[in-house]
Amino acid sequence: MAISLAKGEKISLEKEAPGLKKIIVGLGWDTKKTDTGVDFDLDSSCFMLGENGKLLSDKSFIYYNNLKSPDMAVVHQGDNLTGAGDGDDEQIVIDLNNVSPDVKKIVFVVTIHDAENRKQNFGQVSNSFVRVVNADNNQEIVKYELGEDYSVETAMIMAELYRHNADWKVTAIGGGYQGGLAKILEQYQ
Ligand SMILES: [Ca+2]
Ligand SMILES: [Ca+2]
Repeated sequence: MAISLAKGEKISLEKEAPGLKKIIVGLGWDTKKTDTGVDFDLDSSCFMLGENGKLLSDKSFIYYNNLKSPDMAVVHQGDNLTGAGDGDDEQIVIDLNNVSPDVKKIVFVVTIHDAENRKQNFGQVSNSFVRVVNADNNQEIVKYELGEDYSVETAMIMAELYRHNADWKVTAIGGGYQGGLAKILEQYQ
């Protein structure tokens, strides 16, 4: 039975799934019917941060145009253009033991592609979630459903995965930002 996190809550992956080696971070969303008349493309990405809370390098920003981390431990499974259907819309696979020791935290983000031009925001998005699955047996370990209503935000920090001694912990964040992916990138550069 997977654990359901509320905003701000955290869990230890080692405690919930001892010996865990590889995880799938699944991100999902649906778009509400709106009258904007244009496609709605949400994108997942993650930022691999060092001790100072900044990206280790430009290549440590993993997204649809940079699918693999320099240590090869983090692999984005590709861009979904519509979010149609249940379940994960985009996935990022992480080989925990091979993440560079310099990486202290990985931040998972969902942003709306071209939000400004298309006049779209998270008020038009529903059923957003992030979940962590054990890649070896496909068991869901933890899930965070965004739940609350947003309005003007175009970028959402969903969750953080961070090192705690030999363990990895997951925190549910649910932090909305205006300014899309560029704004979040700025924060970590
Ligand atoms: Ca996408
Ligand atoms: Ca969906």
